Amino acid sequence: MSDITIVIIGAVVLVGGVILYAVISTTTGYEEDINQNYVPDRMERFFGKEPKKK
Ligand SMILES: [Ca+2]
Repeated sequence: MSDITIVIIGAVVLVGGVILYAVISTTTGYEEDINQNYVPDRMERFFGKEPKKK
């Protein structure tokens, strides 16, 4: 396998893992998700988006 393939697979696994963690942690109630968009509110605040309750 070439180096670029390993880098691409690594990036996909990393992004997939973050999405998987976001959905699982919010559906199980492990992470706070007041606006119910399956993105942990902690993560939304990190990216500068203040989660608001509907
Ligand atoms: Ca949220």
